[in-house]
Amino acid sequence: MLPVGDLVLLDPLTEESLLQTLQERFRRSNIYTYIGNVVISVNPYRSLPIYTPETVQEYRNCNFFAVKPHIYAIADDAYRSLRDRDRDQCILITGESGAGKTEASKLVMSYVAAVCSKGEEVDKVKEQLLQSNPVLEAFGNAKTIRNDNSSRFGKYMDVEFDFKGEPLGGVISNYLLEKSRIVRHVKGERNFHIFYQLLAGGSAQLLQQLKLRQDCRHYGYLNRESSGLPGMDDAANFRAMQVIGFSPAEVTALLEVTAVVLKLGNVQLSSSYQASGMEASSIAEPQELQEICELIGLDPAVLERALCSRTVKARNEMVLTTLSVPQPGKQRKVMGVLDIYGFEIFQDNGFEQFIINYCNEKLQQIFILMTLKEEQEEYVREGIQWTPVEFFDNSIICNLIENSKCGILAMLDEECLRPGVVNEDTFLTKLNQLFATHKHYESKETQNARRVMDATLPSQCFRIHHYAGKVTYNVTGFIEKNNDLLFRDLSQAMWASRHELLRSLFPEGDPQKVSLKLPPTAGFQFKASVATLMKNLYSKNPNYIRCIKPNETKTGMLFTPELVLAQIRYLGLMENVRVRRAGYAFRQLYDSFLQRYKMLSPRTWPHWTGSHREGTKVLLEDLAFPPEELAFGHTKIFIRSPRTLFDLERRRQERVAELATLIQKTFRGWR
Ligand code: AOV
Ligand code: MG
Repeated sequence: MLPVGDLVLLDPLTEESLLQTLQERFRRSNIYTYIGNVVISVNPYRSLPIYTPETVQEYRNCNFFAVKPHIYAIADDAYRSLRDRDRDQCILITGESGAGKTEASKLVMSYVAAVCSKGEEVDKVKEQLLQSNPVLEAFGNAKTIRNDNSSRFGKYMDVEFDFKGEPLGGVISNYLLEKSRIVRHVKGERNFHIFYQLLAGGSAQLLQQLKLRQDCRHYGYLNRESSGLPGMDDAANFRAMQVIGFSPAEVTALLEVTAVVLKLGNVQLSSSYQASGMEASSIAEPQELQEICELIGLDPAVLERALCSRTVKARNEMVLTTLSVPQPGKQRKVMGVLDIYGFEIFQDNGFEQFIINYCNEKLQQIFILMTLKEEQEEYVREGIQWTPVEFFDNSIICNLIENSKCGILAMLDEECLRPGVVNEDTFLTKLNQLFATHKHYESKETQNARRVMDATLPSQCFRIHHYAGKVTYNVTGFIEKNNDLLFRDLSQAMWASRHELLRSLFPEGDPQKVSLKLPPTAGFQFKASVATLMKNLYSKNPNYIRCIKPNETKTGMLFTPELVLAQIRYLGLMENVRVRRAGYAFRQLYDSFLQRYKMLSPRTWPHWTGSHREGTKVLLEDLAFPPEELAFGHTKIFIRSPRTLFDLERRRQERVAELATLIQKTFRGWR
């Protein structure tokens, strides 16, 4: 017999039985499993024949509980709630790096595109929504040790629908791209896909126009890793990429800037000592510099001066970019899909991992808040008997990072804004003092004080006990990356070029617009945009996809129990099941419930004149469900198991068919 598809039905419920169920289902290629309406997805690392147009049809308008667990079922449920019940939806996809979040987000999008209606205008919108992915991935994804196609930015896409459920357009927000990858990445990883794609897939004519050589090894930014990746055809990906909504001239401009970035990596500065004893820099690759300047229409002397000297400091960073403007329209409904970078632990973790893991911590918090807390609070609100379930609340960790007075980010900002020489040592010392006794903070110094020593924790590091594991962060580079300063000479040089796109990227280079105000730091902006995102998500009806990575080697159909168990623990799946079991799988407001099922009892059909609550009671009495299956709240009816609900739905369908026949007969009688 196939192990249960909904872990709520698991008996007995233990960590082992939960793990075994996932493993056994995985072995049979059933990678999806529910906990109520939460979908757990275990990455198969192999293409499965479960995403065909036939499968889409199978899940269209399906009864959530009547078909095999599938990501399409949750997509369908969310889409229908949006269209028929008028509730904005969001789909939150979580899981560690390589667990399958981006793939899941694409499956959701393609499902929604497949089931909403057709038409010339609508098809154009759909096309654009789907086509934006390859472009965003080319510029924002890269191979890491954990994932060959790792998202190095967070993405939140709001898709807007009209009252009929037809897509009107979308807004994509991007969160903090890991820019430092351009100049540095560890061995075994790659730079962003676009560089390799451009060199491998660009025609000889295009490369010549961009003044590029085809050989990756020629470029300092690319030569750490041979360009080829198994299972990824850079050349084909480049040719297949259709840059939507841009004119050919704009595409050319974009590729010119891409080429310039690549070529800048080859511009070496060589230093020499002048007679005055001062150190001076000059360009060691005049040819490369010359070509860059030809591409962007700039006097090489200007660029050389900007690269070799510095005068004023300035900061600039766009955290949130809107790629397309939403179409205004009445009665818009929104479905948001969130796909961020997953929790990461590397050998060396820096500012980027700190930001990425903070973002994951916030998502975990929203999951806890919305599923566990909300669930419990609803019972209390509805006056239903409830035994509290213990769960780990990670707000203590979120607070450690984001508290606006004394969180790690605030301390970092303080260091960044301090005049004079600042360095990471003073930053770390401050953290050590502030968090000397914090349960989730550790460093060499606090270890000394607590008399626990761990040889793996070097002195320039601090360690955070995240919900998903302990991560040791090296503070080197924190200040520079948080400041994210760009020397004004450089932005002014870029602004002086005759390349329109490039100029638009450096508006602060306009000498007319010199501002003395320091722009906010990268960390501050990230925190602010995450807070906005959280608020946005709270206002919507959440749907969860929780992705699990089954092995460390990206191997097809390999399931490493210890690894999965760790994820079961930190994702809080046991608590999730317990809450669901202690509670009720389904709930609905009395009026909508009665409206839907009143034809099932002669006492409520066709009209019920009493209160909705009374009507629901009478109706369910007549249907003779076991009393422990039901609970009557103040405003809602609660149904314990999915089976009861399924039974109810089946009876309704039969009755609807009966009534339809009856009506037909009556009409015939009239004629
Ligand atoms: P991620 O988004 O969660 O990691 P991806 O969605 O990029 O992870 O998945 C990693 C790889 O796993 C993909 O490139 C596929 O090869 C494979 N994979 C994932 N889901 C499926 C599926 N449903 N069927 C078949 N193969 C799959 V990161 O972006 O690193 O956090 O920052
Ligand atoms: Mg991803």
